[in-house]
Order: sequence, then C-alpha cells, then structure tokens
Amino acid sequence: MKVILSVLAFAALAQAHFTMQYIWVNGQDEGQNNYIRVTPNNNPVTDVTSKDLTCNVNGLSGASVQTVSIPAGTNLTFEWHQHAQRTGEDPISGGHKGPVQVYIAKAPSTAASFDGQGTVWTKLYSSGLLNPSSQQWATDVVNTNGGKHSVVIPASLPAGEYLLRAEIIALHVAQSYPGAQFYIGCAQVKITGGGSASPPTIALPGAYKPTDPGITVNIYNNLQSYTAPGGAVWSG
Ligand SMILES: *[C@@H]1O[C@H](CO)[C@@H](O)[C@H](O)[C@H]1NC(C)=O
Ligand SMILES: [Cu+2]
Repeated sequence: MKVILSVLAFAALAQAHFTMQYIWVNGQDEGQNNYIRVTPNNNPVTDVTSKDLTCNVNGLSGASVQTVSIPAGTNLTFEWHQHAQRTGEDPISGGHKGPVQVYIAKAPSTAASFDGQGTVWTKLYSSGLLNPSSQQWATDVVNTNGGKHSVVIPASLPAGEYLLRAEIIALHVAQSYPGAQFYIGCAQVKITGGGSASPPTIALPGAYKPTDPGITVNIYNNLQSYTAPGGAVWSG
C-alpha cells in the first residue's frame, strides 16, 4: 500500500511541472513553441551549477529555432503550462510558490547560435513574495493570469540578437539543497531600434549559489521577506 501511495504521489508531482510554451509580442500571441528553445519534458532543473540552468535541458543551441524581430520598448509576455493545453488545469500547479524573473543576454552573432555562457545575463524583471500576510507569491499571479507574465524591453538596449530567459523558481521543497525547482524558458529575439546602454551582467550558471537565501529557504514558516537570487533588476 505504501509503495502504491508513493508511486501515485510521485506521478502527481511529475504532472505538476510546467514549461514556457508561448511568447506574446505587444499583446499578440506568436503561437505555441515559436521562437522558443523547446525542452524535452516539463521537469525542473535543480542543480544551479549545471549548464541546464542557462536555457533548460538541450538549451545551449537554437539552431532549429526561429528568431522574432521586435522593436526596443516592446512588451513581451511569457506563457507557461503544465502540458500542451491552455485550459482544464492550473497553468502552473498552484502548489508551486516562488519568484518569477526575466533575464536577457546579447548574442555575439546570432541568437540561434548563442549558448548563453559567460557573464552575459541582465535581469529585467523580478517578482517574489508579494504579500507576506496572505503569503501571496508571484507564481499565484501567474496562475490566475492564465500562465502569463510580462516585461517591457528597455528602449535603451542596443539593437542586436538576444536570448530572453524567463524563470520561475518553485520553492515548495526548498528547505534543503537541491530542492528549489528552476523552470526556465528561453526565446530568441532580434531587437531593432534601441539605444546604447551597457547594462550590468551576471553568469547563469555562476551567479546562483546553493546557499543563496532565495534558493535554500523554508517558505512555510510565515516568511516575511524574500530575496530572489541574481541581484537587482536593471530598469534601463
Ligand atoms: C503587457 O502586455 C500584457 C498582455 O497584453 C498586459 O497585460 C500588460 O499590462 C502589458 N504591460 C505593459 C506595461 O504595458
Ligand atoms: Cu512541479
């Protein structure tokens, strides 16, 4: 009986994972998996030293992925789902609590050939524990918003090809490491227009440590504040 129960519990957990499946450009749906480095399954990354932290499993190249052209200043929306369906279940399962972040990295040449390694990532967005008294997390908002969250690409970013990296960190089993679950989706964009900013950058993997207070944390003890890994947001 015990074995059957744990198999069922495992199956339920496995089904509760999710992937980034759509991007929207200024409110227009670009279609399932278009411009996205598609991962082989919906499992999370848990090793912060792995190259899978960059753009998920098989994410170091986008040779067969198209790159979408967008003007600087575009409002980009990312949409996540547990499976290849938009309705009939929570977009990301409600048990997944944690921050939502977006990073961008400029490709030396094309986005499709860029592996995202090195100190290249700039944080554009971060949302974490929104309301300590109700324990509302950024993931709760994503869930009620059909799996979507948005970021405006700063108008001062230089023109060129980039990888955009959206990240949802689920902290429901993050009391010890490895435990935190990193859900990562990368999209390939070509920014037109733009400016001449040189934003601050970090490495992914590299910047995240197992001991970061935003990575190994007990969120079930009336947490009053939360600091997401990866430093401050650059606002352009
Ligand atoms: C970006 O687009 C989304 C989806 O259309 C919208 O909900 C959001 O308000 C927009 N954000 C900004 C800053 O315009
Ligand atoms: Cu899961």
